[in-house]
Amino acid sequence: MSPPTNSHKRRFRSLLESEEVEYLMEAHNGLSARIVEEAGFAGIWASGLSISAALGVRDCNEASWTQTLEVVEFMRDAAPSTPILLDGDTGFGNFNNVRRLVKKLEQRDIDGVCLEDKLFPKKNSFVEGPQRLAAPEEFAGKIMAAKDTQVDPDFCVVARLEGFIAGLEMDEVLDRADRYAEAGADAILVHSKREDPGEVLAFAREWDRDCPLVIVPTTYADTPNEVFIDAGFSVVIWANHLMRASITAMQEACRFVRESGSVHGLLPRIASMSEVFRLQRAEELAAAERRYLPSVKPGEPIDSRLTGNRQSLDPADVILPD
Ligand code: SPV
Ligand code: MG
Repeated sequence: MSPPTNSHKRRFRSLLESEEVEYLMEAHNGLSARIVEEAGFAGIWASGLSISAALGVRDCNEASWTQTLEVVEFMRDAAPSTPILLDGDTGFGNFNNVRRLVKKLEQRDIDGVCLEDKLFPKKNSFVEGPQRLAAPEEFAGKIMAAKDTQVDPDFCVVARLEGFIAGLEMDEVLDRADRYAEAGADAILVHSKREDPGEVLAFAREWDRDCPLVIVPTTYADTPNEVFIDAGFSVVIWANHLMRASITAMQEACRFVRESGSVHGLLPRIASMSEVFRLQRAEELAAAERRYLPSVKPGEPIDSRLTGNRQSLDPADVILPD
């Protein structure tokens, strides 16, 4: 067996540093991570908002850092070839919590972490109310601590500016970015809640350091990609769109079944059971069972297989309505 490679780490660094714009798609659990990998995106954004929403909680550190780690561990296993950047919020505490976070992320083969210059517990950037920023020197210390902790040189630390979100002027935001780049950030994420890209474009014009820029066009999602390409951004993050797609799909399915009283008409509009099994790699387990459980023979009828201590079925044996 060939040794495991973690070429996704190298790839993540090169996509940050490349001249081309690259796109990361959000995922929030193992299933969505696998779907993003199959779709062929350059990388996965493990979104704090989407992971929180999928867990049924708010995006203000209601999910603990270890609960978040557990989710990204499932994501890594489900998408073994794709770079994953974790939205690490504020680092879940001070520089020391950041050090431990980086250590645990590297142990889980995650490719990078994005840290934002707010105070713990943070609030999502788009919710109403004041946003509390960290002192820039304190946040620069967190970036330095993350960089000093990482073992793999390709692990990336992205420093996220929340200055525009909190209402700072351009010169203050630029000053913060400068300090974070100086502290060793591999990239700067400049965030904005405006409905046009004016703020991030103005920032990109002013930014003269050789440190790549990342953006999250959620509120200005209608901007054509060419605008981002021309402005020289390195990475564009589609931060929450699969989570939102799944909400709509689940609400529509519930409404349909409640109103019609049956699942009949729904079946053509939802994934088949065989698609669920395919995404779970059921065939890999069936092959492993044939190899490791000597009593299981290819083509063995399903009934005899159900009588033993076996708990799984070869999906090829299961006849399901699509
Ligand atoms: C997230 O996806 O959790 C983000 C991006 O941090 S945003 O919600 O736009 O702040
Ligand atoms: Mg977030």
